[in-house]
Amino acid sequence: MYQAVGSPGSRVSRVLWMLEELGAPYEFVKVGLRSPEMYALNPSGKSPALVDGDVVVTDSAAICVYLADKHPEKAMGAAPGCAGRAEMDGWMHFAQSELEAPLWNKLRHRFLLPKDVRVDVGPAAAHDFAGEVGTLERRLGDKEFALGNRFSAVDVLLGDMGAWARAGKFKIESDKVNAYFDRVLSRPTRIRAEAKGAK
Ligand SMILES: N[C@@H](CCC(=O)N[C@@H](CS)C(=O)NCC(=O)O)C(=O)O
Repeated sequence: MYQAVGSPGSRVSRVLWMLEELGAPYEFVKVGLRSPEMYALNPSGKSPALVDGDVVVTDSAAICVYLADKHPEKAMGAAPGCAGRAEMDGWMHFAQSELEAPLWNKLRHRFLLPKDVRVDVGPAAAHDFAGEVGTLERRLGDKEFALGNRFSAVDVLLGDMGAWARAGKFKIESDKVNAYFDRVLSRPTRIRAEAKGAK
């Protein structure tokens, strides 16, 4: 059985959602950010990690890809061949290094960084995020999901970021992107994962 390890309310939500989509048996092991238990699995002390027997995987995007690869019958990963993997990798890197970066930056300056180094990054974060929403709209084009007509690990990552943006009151001025977030966030698997991962 998989163990999804992390702190409630953290990026472990993506791991729980992915596991719910796969219908794989798992246990949610709740540990604090930068706790000794978290450092034992992840050198950064950050949440989440996935334990699969002897294998420990850190970093939410890598965990989602690992799980997709382990369950090819669920078709949540890359299409076979280099081009399919490249398409998925491109999306995963866009999601984490571009779409998520302004969300995370704002949150860190609000809650996580030592008080004496915090600054108001709100306007810059909003500006950057709006630009990436435009990119997301163009990348999605007329597709139902990131990889076309099938829901994949990419949508887990993007959808989780959409929920995060909405909770943080970031403006999403794109009907297409809002419809996409509504579509993926209304999945019963997401709702179940949210209920389990919130606290
Ligand atoms: N690249 C990592 C980032 C993990 C991360 O930053 N997790 C946050 C919680 S969502 C954390 O543990 N923060 C603690 C800290 O920054 O001190 C991932 O995607 O899993």
